[in-house]
Amino acid sequence: MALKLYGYWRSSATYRVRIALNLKQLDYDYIPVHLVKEGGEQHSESYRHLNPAQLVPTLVDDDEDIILHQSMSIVEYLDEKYPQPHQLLPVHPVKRARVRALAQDLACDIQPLNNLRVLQTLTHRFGADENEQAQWVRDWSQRGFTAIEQRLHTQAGQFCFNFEVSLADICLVPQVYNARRFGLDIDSFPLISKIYSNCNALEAFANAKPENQPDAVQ
Ligand SMILES: N[C@@H](CCC(=O)N[C@@H](CS)C(=O)NCC(=O)O)C(=O)O
Repeated sequence: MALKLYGYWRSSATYRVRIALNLKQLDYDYIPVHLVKEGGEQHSESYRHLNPAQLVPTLVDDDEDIILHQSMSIVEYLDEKYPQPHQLLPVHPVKRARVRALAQDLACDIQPLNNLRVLQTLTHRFGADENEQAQWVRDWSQRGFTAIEQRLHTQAGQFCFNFEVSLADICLVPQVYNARRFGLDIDSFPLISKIYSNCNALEAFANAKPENQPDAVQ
């Protein structure tokens, strides 16, 4: 198969790419990289060769003979190469900038703080236990979602931007999934909750859920 996605079921960055691949109705091979087992397969020599940052996802496009990292770049690559059935970034420059900004609120200002290696460092360097790790994730998610909820008041419709699914929704859903996993109650964010449900009602989002992946541990 031309497209190969290296990822992990619970990785929010991999989840973004799965949603985009599904929205674009593209077939791909999914190659699990277990982030925890035996210290994490992302650190193995073979994976480091593909992605020296030792992070998932990595997308390999055999047709083009390319290896891509960074989920946002991967999603934009897919969007430009496969504009159908609909574009994930609007054409209008202002709308495009706004979609990217909201996506970055999630992918740059929330996700990296809550990444596995950060949580592991909290434990190894500062002795944080599991509850303290979870509290950390909830705190940073809460802070980010508070600002996002406020922004959504001016622009949200069925999805983050009116009635078309965009890169912002692709970033929102995995971040909400992750925050809930660590015990954040998202009912206090009514717009985020509504968009989360609306997205998950779509097949492309439902099929991308972590629990529906072949490497999921139930
Ligand atoms: N900005 C990167 C983030 C990638 C990332 O942080 N991946 C996480 C999973 S969501 C990871 O591989 N973590 C492994 C680790 O922390 O060791 C992207 O969007 O692709």
